[in-house]
Amino acid sequence: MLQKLFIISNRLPLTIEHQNGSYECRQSSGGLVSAITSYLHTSGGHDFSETIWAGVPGCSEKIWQSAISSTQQGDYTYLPVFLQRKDYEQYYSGFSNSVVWPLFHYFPTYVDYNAAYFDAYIRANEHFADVLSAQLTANDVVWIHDYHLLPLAGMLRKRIPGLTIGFFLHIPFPSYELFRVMPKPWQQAILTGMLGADLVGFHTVDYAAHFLNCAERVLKLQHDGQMISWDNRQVRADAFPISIDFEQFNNAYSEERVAAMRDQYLEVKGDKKMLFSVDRLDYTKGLSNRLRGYEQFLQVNPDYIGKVIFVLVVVPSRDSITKYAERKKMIDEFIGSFNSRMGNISWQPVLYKYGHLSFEELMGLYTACDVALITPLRDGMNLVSKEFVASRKDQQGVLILSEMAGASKELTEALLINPNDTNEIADMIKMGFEMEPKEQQVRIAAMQDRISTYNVNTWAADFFDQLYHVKSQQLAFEIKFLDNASRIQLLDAYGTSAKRLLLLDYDGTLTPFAKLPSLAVPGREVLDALQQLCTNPANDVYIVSGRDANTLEEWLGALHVGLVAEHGAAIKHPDGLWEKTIIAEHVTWRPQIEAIMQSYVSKCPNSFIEQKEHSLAWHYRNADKVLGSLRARELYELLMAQTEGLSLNVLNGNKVIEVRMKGINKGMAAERLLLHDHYDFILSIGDDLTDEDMFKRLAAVDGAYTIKVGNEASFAKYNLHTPQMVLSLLQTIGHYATRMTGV
Ligand code: GDG
Repeated sequence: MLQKLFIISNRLPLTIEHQNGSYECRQSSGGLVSAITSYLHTSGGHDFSETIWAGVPGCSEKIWQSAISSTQQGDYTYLPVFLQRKDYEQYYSGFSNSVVWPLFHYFPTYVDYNAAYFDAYIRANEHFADVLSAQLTANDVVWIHDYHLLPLAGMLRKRIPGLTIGFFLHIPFPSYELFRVMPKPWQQAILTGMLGADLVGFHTVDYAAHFLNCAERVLKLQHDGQMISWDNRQVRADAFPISIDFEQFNNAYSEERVAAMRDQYLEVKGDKKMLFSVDRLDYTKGLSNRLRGYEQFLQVNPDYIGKVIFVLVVVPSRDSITKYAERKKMIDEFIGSFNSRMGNISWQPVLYKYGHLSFEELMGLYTACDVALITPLRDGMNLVSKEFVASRKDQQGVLILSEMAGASKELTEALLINPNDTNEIADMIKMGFEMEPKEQQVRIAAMQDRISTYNVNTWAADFFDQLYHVKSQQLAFEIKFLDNASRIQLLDAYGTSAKRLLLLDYDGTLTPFAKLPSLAVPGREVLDALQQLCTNPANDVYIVSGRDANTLEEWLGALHVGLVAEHGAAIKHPDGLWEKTIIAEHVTWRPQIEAIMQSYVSKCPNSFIEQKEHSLAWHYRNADKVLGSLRARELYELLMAQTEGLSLNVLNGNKVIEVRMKGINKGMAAERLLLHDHYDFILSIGDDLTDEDMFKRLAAVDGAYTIKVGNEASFAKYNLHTPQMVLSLLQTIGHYATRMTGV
């Protein structure tokens, strides 16, 4: 079946211009366009029958009709999404740029909490979803871009559940403490919207971690570091640091027009040192801090007065938004006063341009300057820094970069600064001007190596690879609830079988979890259901638990059931005695592991250690949710490292971390029990990660029914939501057998 690719961004990558009485349309260049185009020309990209780019065209429907002769141009078919002017204003300048942008860049006081903005934002995204779903089929692949379209994936998922959807955020994702300042319905709409995607991409692992943490806190979801279970799907959040077309910038160095521009700037520069910066006019870019750092540099190093110029280019952006217009005024005034204060008749410390540069001008400045000074207060990635590095074919020049830019995680050979530290900026400017050519070369070469390896093509290909991988994982782990049809099938198989094996986990499966393990005593209904099943001679019923033998004996010993204690360390058949399945083990490991666990009991209030004959378990069910998960991750890593090379297993269970001898698990226990008789019906139910061993072992057994309790993906064939539903199934089976077969 033909598969189409849909790229969705707020604006279409087209510029429509009025020229000589008619409208002309040309494709805009930019990082995203070159990434997608280059991907389409690789083997993976070839597979699409068509690539459709959807977005707002930036003109009226009427102008669109006259400017566009065909929506198919080059590699793309353009799908315009028209929004009413007022809606667009409130969606774009309003919610996107006066709520999400400032908040996600850690400027909470700039946020305009206007409910009408949020409503328009949702309406605009719904409109995108309507326009798109008229064209989409479940087989298609969708890649949504950026903060204007945070809820869109969820909206598309509702309309077409089977879609493959990727989402990429180009700006930072803030920490929970910032995110939570928004009204709750906004938080929920954003998170559930993003979780509509199969893969959610960010520039850095920190942003991905913030997103997962917010989903955990706001939506009460659990994640395992990268995967999160939502709406019966596994969603992955991961880092894909966007990059640039390295070759384009590197090769441009030698282009004639670029060289001519460079010569022109070098002439202006003369024997002075040159600082350069370029960014959109935006309060996140740290322009004032940069100028203050420069001023400090001149004050502390008066020898440089008259011997340095700072070419500062500011590109107009979002000037209809008050905060941006105010900023423009402030920067103009600041530079005016700066030049008059610090400069003199023959020298201006700042050469300021407010406007757009051609590619050749940009390249000319990148390659003529001594130091590029890039000081954002927050920046998702910052491509300017990567472009500067790539453009220096001469491997000269120094990059000063804010550690608040995503790019600082990769460009570690830059002189990294805190943009709020004026002294540090001043010191680094001096260090940059005085750096030996050899050191400049070593630093630039190392950064070039990294950018050329993970370039914009690799970025897109990496994203698509992950997206397909997640999708195939989802299919493999698809959660299948035991619906009526499967239930009837299971009952039929049960009814027509001669000898049956039932393997039932205890905690979280037959009974809900209690605050303390000792309180999870089986209720009357559970005991009755088990009694009914185990008195049937065709049934061998085993309780397969992580609990110790004494507890199982005390609670269930009166029934004619088999008991498997401590994940299989000891087994008792219905008419038999307890048998140990392993020879007396070394116990030398216990004190050391217990001491480690004890230190985590101190670090995590309300967690505790359970002593079992063959294992030690640290429980954190009653601890603070966030602290408990954090400590559990730490403890797990620590125990894994401590037990390396020993015959011990570390199990990451349901709110419990357990250490026990290797070779004991529920899968092995199931294997032993299967040998006990010839079974033509097997039912295994469990809720925990430790039950997965049992499910995996039974996956290969014909006619085995495996059921995971809970909503998470599993190796089991089916899922049931709660222990209550398990009980109801067991009761039905018991009655069904009695009714149908009399046994
Ligand atoms: C957002 C995120 C993230 C700028 N002025 C001129 C010009 N530019 C080009 C640069 C660069 C791009 O614009 C700016 O990209 P940045 O990454 O630096 O910043 P944002 O515009 O804020 O981009 C950012 C990015 O998305 C990608 O995910 O890195 O963090 O905020 O390519 O070269 N180009 C020309 N003349 C100019 O005057 N020719």
